[in-house]
Amino acid sequence: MISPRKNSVLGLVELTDTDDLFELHGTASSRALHDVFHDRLKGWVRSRDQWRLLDNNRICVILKDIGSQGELELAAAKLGRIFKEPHYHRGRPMPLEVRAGFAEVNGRDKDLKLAMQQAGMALWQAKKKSHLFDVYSPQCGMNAGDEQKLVEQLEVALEQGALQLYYQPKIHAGYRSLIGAEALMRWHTTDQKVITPDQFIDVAERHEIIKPMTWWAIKSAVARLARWPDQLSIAVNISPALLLEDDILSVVQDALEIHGVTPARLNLEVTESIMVDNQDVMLSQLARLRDLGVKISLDDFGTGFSSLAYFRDLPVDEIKIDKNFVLRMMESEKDHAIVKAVIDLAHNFSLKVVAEGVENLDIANRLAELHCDILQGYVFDRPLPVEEFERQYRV
Ligand code: G
Ligand code: G
Ligand code: MN
Repeated sequence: MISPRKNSVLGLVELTDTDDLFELHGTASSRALHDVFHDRLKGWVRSRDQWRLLDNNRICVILKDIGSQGELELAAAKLGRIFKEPHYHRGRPMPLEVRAGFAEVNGRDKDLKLAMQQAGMALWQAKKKSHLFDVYSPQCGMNAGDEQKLVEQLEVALEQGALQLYYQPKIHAGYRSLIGAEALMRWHTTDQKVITPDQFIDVAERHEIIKPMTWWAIKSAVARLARWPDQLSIAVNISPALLLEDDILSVVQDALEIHGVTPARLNLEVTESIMVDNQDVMLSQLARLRDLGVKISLDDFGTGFSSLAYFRDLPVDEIKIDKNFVLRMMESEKDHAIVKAVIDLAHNFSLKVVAEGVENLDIANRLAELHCDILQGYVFDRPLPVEEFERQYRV
C-alpha cells in the first residue's frame, strides 16, 4: 500500500500480445505499433516523471510525488484511457493492450533494483489476473488481521492433516511413459472446499508457517516415494526464502534416510527469483543440497530476471519452461522460438528440460520434435489426489 507521504512509485508498463497482432498484420506493423506505444506513453507521464525504454514493448517509469493509493489509481486510470482507442494501421484497427505493475520507492536508501523486482511481481499479477495494473504490496491486498487469521487457519490445517499433496504426472517426451510426479499442495477446508496454493502460499511465505508446511511437504513426498518403484521421482516446490534456512539440509537428509529413498529420486523445484537476493548464499545452499544427491529444478523459467551470466554458474539439473510460453507455442511464433531456444540452451549446459502446461497432443508432439525431455500438463492429467494418482498409474 502507498503510505500517506509524498513518494515516488516505480512502474513497469508493458504492451501485451503484440506477436498475435504481428502475425495478423505482418511484422512491418510492429515498428508502427511500438512507435504508437511510445508516443502514447509520452502523453501519460508528466514532465517531472522519469522514464526509459527497457525494450520495444516495456518501459520503466518513476512517477514522482504520488501521495496515496488513490493518486496512483488515477494515474493508472489515465494510462487505461490513453490506450483505450485502437491504433489504425492501413485502415484496420489494432487494439493496444497494456498492463502495468507498480511498487513504491520510499526513502533514499531503498534500492531501485528492489522496486523493479516488486513492480515486476505486480506486473506479473496484473497479467495473471488480466487487470490493467497491480500494485506490489507486502500484504497483497489483504489487511493484517485477515492475513493473521489465514495463517492461524493454516496452522490448524497443517496440524489436523487438512493439507494434502496432489500429484501431477511428469511424462517422458519420447516414450510417453511415467517418470515421476510434481507434488502440488491443496487445502481441504472443513466445508469441503479444495483451496489451491495461489490462495495461501504467498501469505504463508510471509510468515514462519511456510517452514513447517514445506518440511511437511518434503517428508510426505519422500514417504510416498518409498512406496513407489525405484525409477519414479517426485518434485517438491520450495519457496526461495527457505533456501536460506540451514534446516532444509537436515530435513531433506533425514527424510531420505528414514525412508531409505535414493536422493536422486527427490527433485526440489525453485524459481528463478532465488537469484534476486543473496545470490552467493543461494548458490552455496543449492550446491550443498545437490551434494546430498537430490536434483534441483529451476521452475517457471523465463518469467523472472534471469541473466545468462548466472545461468552458467547455477547448480541445477533441470529447467522447467514456464507454462505461459508452452501454452501458446503453437499459435505464437515468438513463444515457439523461446521454447526452442530454452531447450537448446539447457541442453548445451547438459540440463534436462521439462515443459509444463502441455494441454494438447499437438504441443506434446512438437515438444518431442524439439527434443524436450519431459512433459507435464493437462493433456496427460491434472494434479490428482494421491490415491487416484496411484490407481491411474498403477504405482
Ligand atoms: O496447481 P497449482 O495451482 O497447484 O500451483 C500453483 C503454484 O503454487 C505453483 O506454481 C507452485 O509453485 C506453488 N505450489 C504448489 N505447491 C506448493 C508447495 O508445496 N510449496 C510451495 N512453496 N509452493 C507450492
Ligand atoms: O510450480 P509450478 O508453477 O510449476 O506449478 C504448476 C502449475 O501449473 C500448477 O498450478 C498446475 O496446476 C498448473 N498446470 C499444470 N499443468 C497445466 C496445464 O496443462 N495447463 C495449465 N494452464 N496449467 C497447468
Ligand atoms: Mn513447480
